[in-house]
Amino acid sequence: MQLNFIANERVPSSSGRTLPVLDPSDGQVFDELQRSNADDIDAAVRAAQAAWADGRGPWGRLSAAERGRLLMALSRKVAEHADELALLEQRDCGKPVKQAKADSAALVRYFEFYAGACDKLHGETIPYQEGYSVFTWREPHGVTGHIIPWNYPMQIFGRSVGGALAAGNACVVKPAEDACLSLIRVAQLAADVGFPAGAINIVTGYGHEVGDALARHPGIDHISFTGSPKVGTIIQQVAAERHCPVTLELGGKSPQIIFADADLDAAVPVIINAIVQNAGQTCSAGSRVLIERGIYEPLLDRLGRAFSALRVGPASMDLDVGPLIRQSQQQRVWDFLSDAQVAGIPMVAQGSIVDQAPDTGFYQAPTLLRDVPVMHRLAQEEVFGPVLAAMSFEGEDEAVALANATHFGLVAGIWTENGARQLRMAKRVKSGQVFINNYGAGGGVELPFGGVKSSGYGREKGFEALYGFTTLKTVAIKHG
Ligand code: TXE
Repeated sequence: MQLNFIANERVPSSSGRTLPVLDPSDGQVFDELQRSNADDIDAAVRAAQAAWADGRGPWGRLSAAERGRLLMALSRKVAEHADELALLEQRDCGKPVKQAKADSAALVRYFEFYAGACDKLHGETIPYQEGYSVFTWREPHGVTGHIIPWNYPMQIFGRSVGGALAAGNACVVKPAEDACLSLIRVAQLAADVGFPAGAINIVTGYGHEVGDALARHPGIDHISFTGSPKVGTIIQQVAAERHCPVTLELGGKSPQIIFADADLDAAVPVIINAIVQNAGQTCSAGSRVLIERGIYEPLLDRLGRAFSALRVGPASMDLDVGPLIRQSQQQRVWDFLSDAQVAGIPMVAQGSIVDQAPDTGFYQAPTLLRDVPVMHRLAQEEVFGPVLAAMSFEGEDEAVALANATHFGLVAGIWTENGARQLRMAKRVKSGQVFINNYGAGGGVELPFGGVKSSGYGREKGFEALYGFTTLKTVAIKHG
């Protein structure tokens, strides 16, 4: 039985209600978590406020260097427990072993990176009128709220909570109801290495109950949300009522643009990984491949052969692709594929689901579709499954037009050996990140990440995130 984690204590929800935890590999219940409510959020916010206490609480009064030492200790502790955490995430999310291990390794790096960043965050002195000294302080917001999705719990916790803690905030975290085991464990590890009570609090439950209560709570000074555009809009509206700042990361329909002069040997495995990683349930998945006409047929042929070889099965088998998170997500992918069929969109190839995969698991074979019309929902909406939409273009102008023809703008990949074209394309494509001759699906912990248009706003990851997790105070001294 999983409990909430408030003020360094494992506590049940005040309602006494629970939710089942399902293993996506076989659809069976293997644990329970707390179905919390607004009272539990209130308790967590109070704990965080006591830890922060306007810079005078046990967490709030720590110096930047002391916060850095704690984050470094947490990074080491997570490294010691990396396999255990990966196993939790593997079962909870249905991630193949190598993906789950990559995620716990990323969490180690997030805490390491932000440990080093704590004491590098400083203000400026500003030349002003004669007789004045003016400088700025970067202050934490106070208590930050973090609503985390189920696709990469550890990674998104690392980038969001890691940055907020480094900046000095106390955190209240609402993990997704589908996947929260690893995060409850990480919070315990943080307490073990000496994080003061209330610095990190975890409250589990449904989004419309406990997530909503978190977003509405007047004690939350900043909200960081990663999830669907639909819920992102609700969060933004709720936050606007009390002018609470938000950072939103709402997914994408990211293009991988392949020019005829690209190194296809390098590109093919990257194009495929960008859409099948985590069964396509990645905000920055490269879900559209735009191919220059001269190489459209030969590249589709290569991609098709590679797709046919992909194998899908239980997370523990560590194949190319694991199950989707839940039945409704599987149904969502099926709906997209049946719409494709109705529209006559040709399928190039599909991977296979291994015989050992239980019928009760939430599997979907990776699917490559071609000639997807630019306005079809397969080219416009996030499928959040291993479905790649291919389309062709001629020249840079058409590539740019296609790449930018969605409401999203999170990541783009550009493959060409022509240096001038690399820069022109990077400039013209509307997205928060651009990879040239690679595709990083978000990239390393050091790289600022976030979107434009409906992909959201604000940046997490890298040093840039710290500006979002702080507020700037200007101090002007008149000394004559
Ligand atoms: O997301 P939700 P879902 C996209 C992806 C996916 C679709 C639906 O396309 O197919 O969204 O997924 C919490 N107030 N992404 O339904 O509902 C919820 O409990 C406050 C992209 O799972 O947005 C969970 O913790 N919180 C994405 C989190 O929001 C609420 C990752 C995300 O859930 C809430 C996930 C409410 N009213 C899905 N309702 C990415 N950008 O990586 C829900 N939540």
